[in-house]
Amino acid sequence: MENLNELILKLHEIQAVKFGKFQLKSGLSSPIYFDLRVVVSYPSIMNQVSSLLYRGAKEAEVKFNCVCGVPYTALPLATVLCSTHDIPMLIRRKEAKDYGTKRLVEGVLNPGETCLIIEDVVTSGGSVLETAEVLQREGLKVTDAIVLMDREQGGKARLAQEGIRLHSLCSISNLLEVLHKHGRIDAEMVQSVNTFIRENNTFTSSNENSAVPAKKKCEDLSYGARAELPGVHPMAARLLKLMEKKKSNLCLSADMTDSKELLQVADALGPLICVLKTHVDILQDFQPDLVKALTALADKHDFLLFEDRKFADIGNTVKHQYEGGLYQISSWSHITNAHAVPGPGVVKGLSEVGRPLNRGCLLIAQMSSQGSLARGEYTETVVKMAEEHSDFVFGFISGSKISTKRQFLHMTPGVQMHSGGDALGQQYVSPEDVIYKKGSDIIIVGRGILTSPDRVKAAEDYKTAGWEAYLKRLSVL
Ligand code: 5BU
Repeated sequence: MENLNELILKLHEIQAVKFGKFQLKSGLSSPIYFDLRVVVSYPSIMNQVSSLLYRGAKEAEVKFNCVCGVPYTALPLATVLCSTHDIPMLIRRKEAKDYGTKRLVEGVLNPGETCLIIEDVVTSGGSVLETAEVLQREGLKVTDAIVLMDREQGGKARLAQEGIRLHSLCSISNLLEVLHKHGRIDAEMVQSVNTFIRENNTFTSSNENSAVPAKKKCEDLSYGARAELPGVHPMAARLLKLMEKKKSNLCLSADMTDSKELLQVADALGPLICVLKTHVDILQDFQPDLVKALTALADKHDFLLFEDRKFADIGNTVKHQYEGGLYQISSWSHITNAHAVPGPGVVKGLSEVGRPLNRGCLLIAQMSSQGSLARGEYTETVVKMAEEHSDFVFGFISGSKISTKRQFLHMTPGVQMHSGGDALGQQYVSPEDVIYKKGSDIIIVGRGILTSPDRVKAAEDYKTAGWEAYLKRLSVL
């Protein structure tokens, strides 16, 4: 692309790409830095980037109905592109505040349509994925993204894993070649950047092995086969085996406030589920005897108990909260979960209590609620924390598969047959999307079943939908 070389030189002139020593958000020191925000001050460059992005999408034969720029840098680029080529645009809001009251996407949303995502620079692919998830929640399809600069640090592979093709106008290698040829940087700098890029592949760091092609990475195994993998946590193995045996990847979120009703539901729906999730602190009549009865039902129907306690304090405090108090959670709940916000101490504290009892823990890597702050880099850090504590942590609460380590389990809340939400920010995705499209392992369903006039029938429907999505996933991979 002839204009591209010209553009690269201009980007260097306006310092949209700089060389030196730069401290990145991650703490790493990088020899190259992109700041494409400055482009807004150079209208001709902005027009040029936008027209190259449009041309790139056309040459790649991408089919799309509308365009959304990843906020903020790509937003003006998308605006120019859409305005020039008469394409409807969507704006994704990024403000953390007001998430509860404001729409996350502005513009006319037509579910079923395909939206092309535009981005300025891709490193891990995290920002593109975040935008894709928001659009997908609104019912749009996201099949392709186009980016001005691919830093070649794993973003393409990460996005491919989520079913999104990444097209780029320019790679780091292109850029270095052009700048070197025109005497803007010396050979030593080219080498230093190349080494940095090679050694900092984001996809390798949180995944199994970047030498394996993306298709192979996605290769799936049955729940039963995963139970036999080396290094699998005993709780994960137990759960995977019982899922296979009961043909169920359904976790019932038994959010009842009355103990008797909780036990009735556990008994009636027990044969259909793999896990019963509780919030024992919402019971108005909790008595220690309740957990004995629940344990007996878990044994009778072969399901695991999961107290959704969401521990989130320093190690010493969570240790007491897990072991003691009124609920003595560690004494009966096979599984519990924790936020990673306090840092690894929360896992260490829980682990001191839970490991001797052979319990397992899930880390909350993403939440189903609108405006959740658990996303992007935070989620990636949670994956690393889980990997570092895999003797106690055996998986995640997340919206999708976020680790390719098949020993880890992914459980997803916010599931109902139809998308939508509640008045307090809960957002729903279908069992098919969660298991088949998003690659998660277990659907967590509460009100989708509990508010139904026939809870058994509703649970059967969710069980079937979840299992069929799993079989479909296995058969196509
Ligand atoms: P629902 O009735 O299916 O909306 O219930 C969902 C349950 O999952 C409820 O117990 C929540 O506390 C729980 N949950 C969730 O909805 N979203 C999350 O991100 C996490 C837990 Br973590």
